[in-house]
Amino acid sequence: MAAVARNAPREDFDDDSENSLRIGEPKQWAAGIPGVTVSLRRSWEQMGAGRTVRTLRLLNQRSGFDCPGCAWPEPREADGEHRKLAEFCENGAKAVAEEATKRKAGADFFAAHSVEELAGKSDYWLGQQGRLTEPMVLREGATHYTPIAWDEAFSLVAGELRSLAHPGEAIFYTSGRTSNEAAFVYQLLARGFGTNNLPDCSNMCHESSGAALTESTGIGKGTVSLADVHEADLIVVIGQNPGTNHPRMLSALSKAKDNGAKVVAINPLPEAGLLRFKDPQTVRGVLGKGSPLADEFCQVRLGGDLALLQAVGNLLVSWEDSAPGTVLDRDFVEGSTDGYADYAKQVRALDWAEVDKATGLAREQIARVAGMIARSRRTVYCWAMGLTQHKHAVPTIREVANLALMRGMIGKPGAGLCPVRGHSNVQGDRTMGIWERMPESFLAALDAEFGITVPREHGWDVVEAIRAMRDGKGKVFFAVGGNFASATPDTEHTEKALRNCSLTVHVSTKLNRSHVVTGTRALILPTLGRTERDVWQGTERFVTVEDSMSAVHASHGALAPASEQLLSEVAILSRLGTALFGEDHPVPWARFEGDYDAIRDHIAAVVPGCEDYNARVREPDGFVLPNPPRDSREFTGTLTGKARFAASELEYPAVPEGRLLLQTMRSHDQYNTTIYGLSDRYRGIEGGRRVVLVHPADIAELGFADGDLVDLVSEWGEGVRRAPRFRLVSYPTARGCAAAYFPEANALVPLDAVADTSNTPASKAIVIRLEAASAGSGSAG
Ligand SMILES: Nc1nc2c(c(=O)[nH]1)N[C@H]1C(S)=C(S)[C@@H](COP(=O)(O)OP(=O)(O)OC[C@H]3O[C@@H](n4cnc5c(=O)[nH]c(N)nc54)[C@H](O)[C@@H]3O)O[C@H]1N2
Ligand SMILES: Nc1nc2c(c(=O)[nH]1)N[C@H]1C(S)=C(S)[C@@H](COP(=O)(O)OP(=O)(O)OC[C@H]3O[C@@H](n4cnc5c(=O)[nH]c(N)nc54)[C@H](O)[C@@H]3O)O[C@H]1N2
Ligand SMILES: [Mo]
Repeated sequence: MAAVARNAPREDFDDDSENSLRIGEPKQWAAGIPGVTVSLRRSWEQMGAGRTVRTLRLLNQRSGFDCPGCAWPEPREADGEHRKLAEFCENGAKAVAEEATKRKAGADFFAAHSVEELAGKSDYWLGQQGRLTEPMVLREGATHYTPIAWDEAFSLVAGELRSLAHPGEAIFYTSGRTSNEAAFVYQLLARGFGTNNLPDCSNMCHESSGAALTESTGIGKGTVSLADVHEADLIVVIGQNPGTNHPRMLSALSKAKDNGAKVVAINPLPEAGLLRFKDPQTVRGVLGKGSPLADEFCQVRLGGDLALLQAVGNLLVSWEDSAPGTVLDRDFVEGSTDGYADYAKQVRALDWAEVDKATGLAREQIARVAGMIARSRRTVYCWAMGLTQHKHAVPTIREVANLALMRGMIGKPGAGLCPVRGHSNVQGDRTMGIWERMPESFLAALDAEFGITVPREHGWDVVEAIRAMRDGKGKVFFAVGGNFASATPDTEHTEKALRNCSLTVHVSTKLNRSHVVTGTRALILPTLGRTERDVWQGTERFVTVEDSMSAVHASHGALAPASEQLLSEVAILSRLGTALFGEDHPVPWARFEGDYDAIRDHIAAVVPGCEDYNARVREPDGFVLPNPPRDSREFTGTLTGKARFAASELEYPAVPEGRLLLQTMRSHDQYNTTIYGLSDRYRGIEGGRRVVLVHPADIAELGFADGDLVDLVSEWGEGVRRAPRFRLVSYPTARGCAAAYFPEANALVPLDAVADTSNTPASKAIVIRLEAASAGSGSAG
């Protein structure tokens, strides 16, 4: 049966985007002048001239705030690197404009629009209404949100939590924008209350990287610094679109290229940012043709990376077998690793016919890439969602580690593993304990520091939390940031699950769909953003964050807050803690609101590597967390104390005849579920988002034509899931593959289609068929 999401935002297919869509040629290069003008125009529209200048001047500077965009690191003086006057990119500027906007959604707005009406709007529309300015409540049976005093809001949440039969019926979600201080207090609140139910956006993001790297190297993080990227002689970029999602990384790639590095890009799409780069900060970049980036572009099929990496491994092993000592870093492999023999045996037996099918690549190209890896003296491997969101994501990432281990590319300058993180503080949140399965050592340290006993039973991750709410086991859903309803898979099922709750609470900066898909009662608690001044009794405070390369540093908000009623995330959690646990609790909840240094002292006592935290985050560049593989080639965190090769079966997605494999990805004009606008400039798609990109030969084979309106029908197990009315766009993607935007296509991702081990939704490998759009298919609801 067709399962059109009952409450799918009508806006998504009733707006005029079907008529306003304009399709042009995909671009061959990224950034440069259009990037700068777009960012300034958006900032101007949202903030006006004065605020724009003030804001962008402080972005990513030592005295300013950390960009709320991506987690790409800023240059560090300690590494001999200097920050440019404008250390931001087009999309960072858009992220700031989105937060620093002068538009407001206050009590009047909520009086004018019922929740039912708002549930018919798209995330784009909701986000454009502006900043949330005061706490709002949706009471049982009410049609509209109405204002509520902060104190009443806290007692409402505390009362509801206390009425649960078991603390494990509460779910505490986090998105990766939360500061370290807020994250630490938040996990303490959840665990103090009695649950490890701390799902976070990382469950949908780099969980697979964490799981794979913990097994391979003993630490679930990358092993490179920005300087390593600059010094590498070979950079392999797999399943990542840096031109859009980490634009400042293009400067690093370009710098490495100036130093003579080669770049290999592995991607089903010829992303503009991988092909050429025009650096807006140099004259050549603004006026010239820019620099070519990828020396080798491997247009792999979706999910074909494991096969490709095993094929490279097969060649490296066979070259080593025929001329021992020429490929393998023998000292490293023998001294610091185990499992090579099993791995080598596995890849020697590789079935090349399967590699052909899985990758769609020419064997000569695979051999060229293997040759580059065999000759490189300093290789950095970067990857993002193109690897993590597959059923076999964890073994795929372990294959990346295998290649690095063979050549000894960990723990030396210019080399290493670089999972490029998403949210600006997603890595910091994890370090602070936002995880449903923190290790015993961390939990024991919490007990010792606060004189409490936190639970040991693992909590729910995102997918488990959705199942629990669906089954009536999860009853209170509390979120610090994020947009759970739109970011998670299987929109229809997830929304039903949220509606099953007795209470849903969102600590947010801006309105989104999760605020209007509610439990019996709901609260919106508006908070300060990263850009805003956080003042307590006349004194400005700062918070701290950790970037993708484990550098921890301060972030000082600079702008006047959107409303006087906003509280910082820490203040909200501190007051909720007091309401929930009372004044006599061993944890000094009330103190946290006014004293971030006190929180940082607790962090220093509990979190490994954070000793002397208060002093070190006050250094101009902060400090870098210890990372044994990177710092000293030690792998103490693995089962054997050595880095571990993994021997994995060859796996790739099975796609039946007449079907396509769909990936869900970001446009150039969105931040996850926050849609800035309708321009996917580099891919040549303007004015709409309901498009599906398919190879022209596949379009013809399936009996359609470019421009046709189709329904996307996902096939999984018994049922089907349908996303109606997408415009077919003929696009040079790999054969058999399709691409559509997240979150519009999330309705197609089955809740049970997840990565083995990491449980990350397999959002890049959905088997779909195309059906001519049925006339009525747009009028769901
Ligand atoms: N402006 C902006 N910046 C962002 C974000 C944003 O939405 N907007 N989001 C942030 C977040 S949370 C994250 S996690 C990152 C995401 O950064 P990315 O991972 O770059 O984001 P996606 O758009 O999901 O793009 C995935 C890329 O992988 C490719 N790909 C998909 N499947 C495969 C595959 O099977 N194999 C290979 N080799 N490639 C594949 C796609 O073609 C695409 O180029 O960006 C962060 N930065
Ligand atoms: N199909 C598909 N699904 C995906 C993905 C995909 O590639 N394909 N990617 C996945 C990935 S990588 C990720 S990380 C998740 C993202 O999942 P989430 O992190 O849940 O989603 P976001 O869209 O980043 O959340 C945006 C909301 O955060 C709030 N917000 C913004 N700034 C702040 C702040 O400073 N404080 C607070 N409290 N709130 C703030 C605003 O209200 C905004 O509406 O989505 C995942 N979902
Ligand atoms: Mo992410």
